[in-house]
Amino acid sequence: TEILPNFLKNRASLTPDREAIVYKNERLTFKELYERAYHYAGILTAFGIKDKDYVGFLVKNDLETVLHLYAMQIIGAKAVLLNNRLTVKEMAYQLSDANASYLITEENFQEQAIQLEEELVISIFYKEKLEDNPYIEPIEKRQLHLDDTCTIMYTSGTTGLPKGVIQSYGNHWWSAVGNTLNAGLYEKDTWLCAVPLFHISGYSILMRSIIYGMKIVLHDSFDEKKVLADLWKEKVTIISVVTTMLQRIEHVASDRFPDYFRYMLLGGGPATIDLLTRCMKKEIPVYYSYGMTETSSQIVTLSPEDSIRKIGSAGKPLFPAQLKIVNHSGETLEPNEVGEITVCGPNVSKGYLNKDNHLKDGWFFTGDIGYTDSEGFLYVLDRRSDLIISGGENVYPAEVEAVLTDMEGIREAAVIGIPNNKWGQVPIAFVAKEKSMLTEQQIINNCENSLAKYKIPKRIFFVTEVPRNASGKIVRRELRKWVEEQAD
Ligand code: S0N
Ligand code: AMP
Ligand code: MG
Ligand code: MG
Ligand code: MG
Repeated sequence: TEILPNFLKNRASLTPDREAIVYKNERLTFKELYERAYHYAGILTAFGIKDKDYVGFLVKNDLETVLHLYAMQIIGAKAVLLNNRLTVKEMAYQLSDANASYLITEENFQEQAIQLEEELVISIFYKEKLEDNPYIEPIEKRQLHLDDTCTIMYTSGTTGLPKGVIQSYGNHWWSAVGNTLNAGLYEKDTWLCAVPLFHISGYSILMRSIIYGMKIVLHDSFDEKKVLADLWKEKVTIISVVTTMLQRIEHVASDRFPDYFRYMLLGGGPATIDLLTRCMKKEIPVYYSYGMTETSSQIVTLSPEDSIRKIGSAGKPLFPAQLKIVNHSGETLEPNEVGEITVCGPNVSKGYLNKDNHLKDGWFFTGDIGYTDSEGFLYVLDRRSDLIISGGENVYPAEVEAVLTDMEGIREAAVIGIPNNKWGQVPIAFVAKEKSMLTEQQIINNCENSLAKYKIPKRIFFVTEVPRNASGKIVRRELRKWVEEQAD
């Protein structure tokens, strides 16, 4: 396997005095970033964390989080990033699936951490208590094997059970290289991160920073006004956004963007042509992309220069990646024929934790449906496993259906997404009850222990039975049609 020098250590040696990160009133150079992360690595080593360990992260975006994440790279330990909107039940599943023996968290999540400690064999480390702990010299990973696992991020699928996507150092490396071969790298590039570090949308910015030697402006949460303020104050050139965020930015942006601003990297789900057009009118350059946790961020991207001619398309594969549309038998289709989107490239994850390799001759079958036009531009038509995307967060109908069906008094359930102005889509459910008095509100309340808030159906419609095809699969199409008819 290929070997590269440790990214952060190398970066600190190449450009020690360049600014690496700005968070609120704190600023660190790459040298300071490395030295502090190294210190943290020593404390975490004394705490017991070793390179073979899977370490849960239940944290918000801040400088301390970044330092703890980089400390993992110094030790070579694997970070299991938890979406912090999840319930304790959902987090416990992921931590136990990953066999995580440590959880790095913060006082914001104390309540959840205490419950997780009761349920799992796990040692909890609070970021705030760092300096109360002893230090020993860490065993530094001076070299990175590109096959080694760096991070684990969970996604679900048809079964509704989350799977841990294995992202290697090589995946992150090639993702960063692919981005810059496409969009270029400017000396003054400054990337604003207001997306969560627990998603690849956010974590990939950390990787680009140390690989490119590029400054990051980190925000603790998304606030469109603060984004615009820092755009000017910190001379930001690139911002990663999901549709909901771009919509909110576009809505409040009254001034023309400064000339140094290069682009919005828009990903994580579909965008409407209406939004893309509004951005164009305001001269907000957008790289609209198609990507996923399994591809370690964007893999297909539409450049601003093509955005008028190819509006609605997600673009072309990044230089190191390839794209193929296939039919049910796995045969490659011609342009304009609709089939499953498959991708391949060194940024594509080799598989899921504790699962068999899922690549077929190196190709990842995304489950998404689409086609390419005669020039090779990708159009995404439909999403895998009836995936609902709410504000950039994924809601898998099967996962919500399993929770509903598990409930006392519910015989069967079907979940679909309906359009929503704020979030793009939100989930609603169709429920067939057993002889029971359950009300819509009771069902929604009962979901709160098992499902993150954005996954809880906004409405429950009672039906006598759920439409199914001959093989017993839920026909969600029929339900969607019913909803559309109601709206007319
Ligand atoms: C959209 C965000 C920012 C909304 O969060 P906000 O406004 O901060 O809300 P809160 O104050 O926390 O909560 C207020 C109420 O809103 C509810 N809520 C929050 N989020 C959602 C949601 N998504 N859906 C539904 N409801 C939501 C709260 O529950 C609360 O409710 P009440 O008041 O009732 O208690 C936030 O959701 C956000 O950050 N979303 C983005 C997440 C993200 O980054 N997703 C991308 C995942 N995909 C990938 O990473 C792969 C693609 C990729 O790599 C990429 C993606 C984007 C850009 C670049 C790339 C790349 O290729 O590099
Ligand atoms: P995640 O791994 O959470 O980022 O989810 C990735 C999924 O989001 C993909 O498999 C697609 O279903 C969907 N997705 C990402 N980008 C786009 C896009 N440009 N258009 C439509 N769906 C998208
Ligand atoms: Mg908020
Ligand atoms: Mg998503
Ligand atoms: Mg039941």
